[in-house]
Amino acid sequence: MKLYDLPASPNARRVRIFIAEKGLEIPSIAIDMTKGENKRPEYLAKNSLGKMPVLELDDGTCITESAAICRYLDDIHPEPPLLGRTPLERAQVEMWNRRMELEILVPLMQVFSHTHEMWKGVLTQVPEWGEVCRVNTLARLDWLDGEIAGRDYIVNDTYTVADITLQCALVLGKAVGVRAPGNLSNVGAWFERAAGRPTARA
Ligand SMILES: N[C@@H](CCC(=O)N[C@@H](CS)C(=O)NCC(=O)O)C(=O)O
Repeated sequence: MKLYDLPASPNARRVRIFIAEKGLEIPSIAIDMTKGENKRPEYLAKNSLGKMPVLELDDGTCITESAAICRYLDDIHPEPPLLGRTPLERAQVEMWNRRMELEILVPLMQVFSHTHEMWKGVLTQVPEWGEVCRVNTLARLDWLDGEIAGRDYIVNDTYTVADITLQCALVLGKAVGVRAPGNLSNVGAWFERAAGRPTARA
């Protein structure tokens, strides 16, 4: 197996942390977007959207989408379980992973792509939309602070892929100037806990 990686990417980081939490070692190849490597025919043959990450299996099959890659790795390496064990836990982890992705990570990616210099001339930026996403993300962090009160991790006090998604979203948040305000003490304590894990810098 090989991972096509983008070191600064929140989605690639989700997979890297997942791999590290599983104790796996999967060789990776960094794709340099600034050189257009992700738009070359050989990369587009692996992911026609030109995005990272991609997990390439030994027979050449390519899996894209970080959530799908994590599911595949969990199926072939079930320990430690990062997607839940029982049907109920698996539903809860999926529910929270989707919430963290759709309500926090995706809006932060929109802030990044619509306001950051790096995307100027690459896509049509609508800075006002980026600002709407910034405000919406802060509202969601306020909501999350109430939801996780009294919990060590997002689902049932057990570290799961939902924590990984939020962790990677908040790292991107820092880079685009969206930080959980100091009064959100539950989110703050949660972040310290997640960031203190040995895999956090994978
Ligand atoms: N839904 C995809 C998103 C992948 C994605 O957007 N990757 C970004 C980096 S975070 C990328 O490769 N962007 C390059 C581009 O759009 O040209 C996933 O979860 O893997």
